[in-house]
Amino acid sequence: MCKQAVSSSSNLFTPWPEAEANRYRTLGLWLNKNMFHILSDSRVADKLAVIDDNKQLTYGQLKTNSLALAQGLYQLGIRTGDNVVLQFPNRIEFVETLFALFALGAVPVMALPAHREQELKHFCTESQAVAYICADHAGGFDYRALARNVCALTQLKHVFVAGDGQEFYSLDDVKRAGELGAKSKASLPVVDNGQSLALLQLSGGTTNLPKLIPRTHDDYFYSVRESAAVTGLTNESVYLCVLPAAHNFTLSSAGVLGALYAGATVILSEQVAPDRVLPIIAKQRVTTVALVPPLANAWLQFAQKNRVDTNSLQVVQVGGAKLTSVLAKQIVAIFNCKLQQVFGMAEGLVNYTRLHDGPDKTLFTQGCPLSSEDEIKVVANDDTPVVNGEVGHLLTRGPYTIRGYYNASEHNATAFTPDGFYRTGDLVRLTEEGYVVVEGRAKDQINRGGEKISAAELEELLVGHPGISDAAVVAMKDSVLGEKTCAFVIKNKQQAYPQGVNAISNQQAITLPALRRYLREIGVAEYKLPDRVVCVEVFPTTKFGKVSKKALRETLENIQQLA
Ligand code: J2J
Repeated sequence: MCKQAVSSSSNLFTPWPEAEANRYRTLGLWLNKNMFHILSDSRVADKLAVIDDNKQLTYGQLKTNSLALAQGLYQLGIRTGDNVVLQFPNRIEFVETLFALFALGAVPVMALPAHREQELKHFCTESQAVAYICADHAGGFDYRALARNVCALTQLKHVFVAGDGQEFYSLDDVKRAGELGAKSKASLPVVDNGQSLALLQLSGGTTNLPKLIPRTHDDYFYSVRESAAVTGLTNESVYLCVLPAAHNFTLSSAGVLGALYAGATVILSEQVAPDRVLPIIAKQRVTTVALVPPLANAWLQFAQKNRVDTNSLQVVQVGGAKLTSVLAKQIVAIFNCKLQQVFGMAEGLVNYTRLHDGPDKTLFTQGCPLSSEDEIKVVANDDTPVVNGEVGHLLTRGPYTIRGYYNASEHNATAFTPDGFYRTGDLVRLTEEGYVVVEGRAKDQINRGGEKISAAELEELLVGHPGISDAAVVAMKDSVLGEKTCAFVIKNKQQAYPQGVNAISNQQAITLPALRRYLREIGVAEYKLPDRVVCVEVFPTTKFGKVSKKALRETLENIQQLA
């Protein structure tokens, strides 16, 4: 029996209720098609599909390579329903492998390049992944060393490496073996099973360990097709991907997949700095790009001081974190393009301002839902609807919003309402025209310039340090990133521990550099490291005896004002 069938029966994945699923099919939203069709449906074979810092592929080549890779992976034992952790910088191999896995019906777990041992170990264990596929090295980091550690700690059976594989399989060899195999045997059929999992996205998380988000071919493909239309992508567009391609925003809103669906050319850049990227815009005549607010700001600063040709830009999407109206106005003025605000989540719902919207919407709102079938509710703490226009918790359900996290039935009981609405944790209000304005957050998370950090996850990691007995993590305001991370810690006075490089002796203060070094060494992604540490004797508590994060945030503001 294939794993997919096991999944639903063993509660790994919560399907949509049958009546809803049938409706989405009848309405033509769900097509029962594998996402591999993005490459095979009426594409011009010799049109350029992807360009990275070193090479380029036409649609025809991308399709051929992906199928050869699928065949090679199949020969080595990767099967439909197998979970495979994928971790790549923005390189062509990412796209080839993604489509190879789609073709096989295997399920990529979308790790980000910044993830390290802690995260990888969790993704592999949680998904019971059979394989890990990565680049040899990127950005000065050797992913094979990471693979070695993860293999030692998990049930992984295979590692495939793009580039120099060392003791691991090289993806090039797998592809070559696949090409030969396809010649001697019939090539693999791409199976359409829309309800099966296409990929596992990662949640920003509010829990100790990030949850996996099961997205099906039906639901993800729908959101990609619809997003491509709302973003105005056509076969004349050139889409630049500078944020990590695996992130839901740059993958699907409309992202790399939306651009390929539209027959556009995708430019994958490993660089994000404006002096490196803005010349690419001029050279490749980029029409569309997706940014987070701090990156948009950095590009603007650069463009104001240097002569750069950004004439080709038609649409700049900004999402992932709240965009101020000041920055929004500057983007439109300086890049002389349309601004599209995108408020989305890897769990599903994506809101867009539309390209024809006036400044009242594009500058001051985060858009309205992608689909007319998206249901959104703004509710008070007791789940009753707020008065129109008031701020409340955003709940949503619809044709591409999950009904449950992967293998998380306990968490699902609180993360979703009994009637299937996802509790986004965002505090929003609706304008009279039904556009969403993000006003804050109820979830215990830090949004560090679009990168999400679960407070509970970081607290758990901090408490793992022998010098710390308790930790509470809060967001602090930052003029560039919007938010940064502050860790309040209580020193461990009782426990003696060995004096290693990073051990903090009982006499020493717990310093930020020492703590960051410790977290790096245990393999935590760089963006999760705290930006500030404050040692306290006790934490303030609420009247229910819980740590009062509100009081901690106020303490922090007082410290910042005094500084
Ligand atoms: C304020 N907060 C925002 C925005 C996301 C498209 C775009 C973004 C994501 C994403 C995505 C925001 N203003 N414009 O998946 O497909 C915060 C909210 C939200 C959380 C989701 C996509 N856009 N946010 O950022 O899963 O708090 O997805 O619930 O990483 O980011 O984070 P994530």
